[in-house]
This record gives sequence, structure tokens and C-alpha cells, in this order.
Amino acid sequence: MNIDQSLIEKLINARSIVFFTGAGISAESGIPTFRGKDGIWNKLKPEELANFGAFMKNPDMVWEWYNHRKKIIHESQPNQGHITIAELQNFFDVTVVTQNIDNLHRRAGSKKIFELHGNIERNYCAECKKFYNEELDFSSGVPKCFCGGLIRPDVVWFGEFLPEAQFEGGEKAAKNSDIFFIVGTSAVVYPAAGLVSTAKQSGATLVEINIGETEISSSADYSFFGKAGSVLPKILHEYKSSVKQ
Ligand code: BJW
Ligand code: ZN
Repeated sequence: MNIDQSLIEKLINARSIVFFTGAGISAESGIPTFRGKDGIWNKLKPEELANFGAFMKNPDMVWEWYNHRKKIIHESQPNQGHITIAELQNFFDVTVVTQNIDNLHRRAGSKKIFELHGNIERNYCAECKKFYNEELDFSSGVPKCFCGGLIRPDVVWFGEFLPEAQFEGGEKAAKNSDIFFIVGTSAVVYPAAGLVSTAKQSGATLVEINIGETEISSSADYSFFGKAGSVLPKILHEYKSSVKQ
């Protein structure tokens, strides 16, 4: 795959770059995506798992699903995609705006991160909102808060508002970005996907990296159809070779 020289020139002139990421960036770490051939939603119904009503109706089942995913995430490592984004901090003002809850950007060393859909490492009481970030004890069923409320994972389910400060931070970064990379997301879940048009309207160059076409491919200035863990290191390599000359 060739990296366009015009993109490298844009990078040389760029100050602020944003990585808007989705489940695809963590696929090479062994974490399943949601949609597509091997996606989670092929086997499970989101309406039965990723909404508050489902949790209240069957908290054991929803927790079983999250504990299963937590185990996969804990056993996984950041891949070349996450690592390259962290390395780019040596050259640019990098902001990561992620829909992922897996913490892999932080583990790879990224510093400025906005998490639009929460983080699987945190939990809070569904009633009084008190946080419980320690290891939870499931030996007598779904853990409860001292107020009697059920403890839930700190993730954003369908029909729930995104954490305001995280979304506002992401929006501001999108508006200020010179180059806005869209990596490994189907870009169908709103309001997160709306950041792509926010960035475009603010004049950013849109660069998509995905193994296939998506909803936003037609509006991207550059599209690289390949794995994030291969394409991102190539871009970094080409950039470094150009600035050395
Ligand atoms: C690779 C790769 C490799 C694979 N390299 N690439 C406007 C229009 C229409 C609907 C709405 C709208 N506004 C709101 C809505 C409703 C809803 C929504 O968007 N629905 C649409 C799906 C129709 N949105 C909401 O409900 C949101 N809340 C909200 O709007 O609040 C306001 C409100 C309040 C009250 C009433 C009404 C409104 C909340 C959305 C929360 C989403 N939650 C989830 C679960 C999070 C927790 C968890 O992980 O369990 O977030 S759903 C799931 O989808 C998860 C993801 O973050 C999110 C996005 O998925 P993502 O990351 O794009 O993954 P995939 O699998 O879809 O794509 C992977 C991509 O990677 C693919 O393209 C592959 O090709 C690619 N790939 N390997 C590069 N190696
Ligand atoms: Zn409580």
C-alpha cells in the first residue's frame, strides 16, 4: 500500500491531529468488534444487552457478558495501531477520541484521551451514581451499593447520554484538528459518528483507515483499506523518512 505524498506533506504542516477510533483498532489485539462478519451483534442482540432496561430486567446476564469481555480485555495487549498513535505524540499535538471502553490507548501511552462510551474498568451505582472502581465481588450475585442500588459498568448504552465533558472535549478536538483520522469504526453510532462531519466542516483533512468501506468513506479525503496495525506504522514510517531528508 502506498501512502500518498500529499498526505505526508499535510502531516508535515499539521499541528493538531485527532484519532477517532472504534472497535476495529482493537481487533488485532483479539477483542471482537460489534458489527460485520465476526461482530458481537451477529450472535447477540444489542437490545437485550446494551441498554438500561435490559440490565434492570436481567442484570446477571448483562454482567456475565461484561465480565466475559473484561477477561478478554485484561488478557489483551495494545497493538501496533495503538502504539503508533502514542508514538505520534513525539511529533504532534495528538488527541484520541475513542468509542472503545477497553483502555488500550491509555495502556499504549496516549495521554490526551476522550472516552465517549465509558470505560470497562469503572463501575457505578445505577441509583445514587457512586463509583465502585475496585474489583467487584459476584459471589452473592450482582453486587449492590450500600444504598441498595445495583452496580453497573460505566459504559454508555443505547438511549443514554454520552458523558458531557468527554463529548465536549472530543468535539473541541475535532473542531481544532488539522487532520482527523477515522480508524476502525463503522461510524454508524451517533452522536459519536457526528464528529466526522464536525471535523470536516471545520476544515480538517479526513483520513479513513478501515479494512472495508463505511458510511463515511465517500466523505474522506484519503482512504486506506487495510488493518490499522499495518497502515498506521506505514504512515509514521513515511512521515519520519520525509522529515529526515
Ligand atoms: C477494522 C479492523 C482492523 C475491523 N483495522 N479496521 C442519530 C441518528 C440515528 C440514531 C441515533 C442518532 N442519535 C442517537 C441515535 C440512537 C443511537 C444510535 O446511534 N443508533 C444507531 C446505531 C442507529 N445512539 C445512542 O443511543 C447514543 N446515545 C444517545 O444518542 O443519547 C441521546 C439520547 C438520549 C435519550 C434518548 C434518545 C437519545 C448512545 C450510543 C451508545 C453506544 N454504545 C455501544 C456499547 C458501549 C458499551 C460496550 O462496549 O459494551 O458502543 S454500542 C457499540 O457501537 C459500542 C461502540 O463504541 C459503538 C460503535 O461501534 P464501532 O466502534 O464503530 O464498532 P463496529 O463493530 O461497528 O465497527 C468496527 C469497524 O472496524 C468496522 O468498520 C470494520 O470494518 C473495522 N475493522 N478490523 C481497521 N484490523
Ligand atoms: Zn447507590
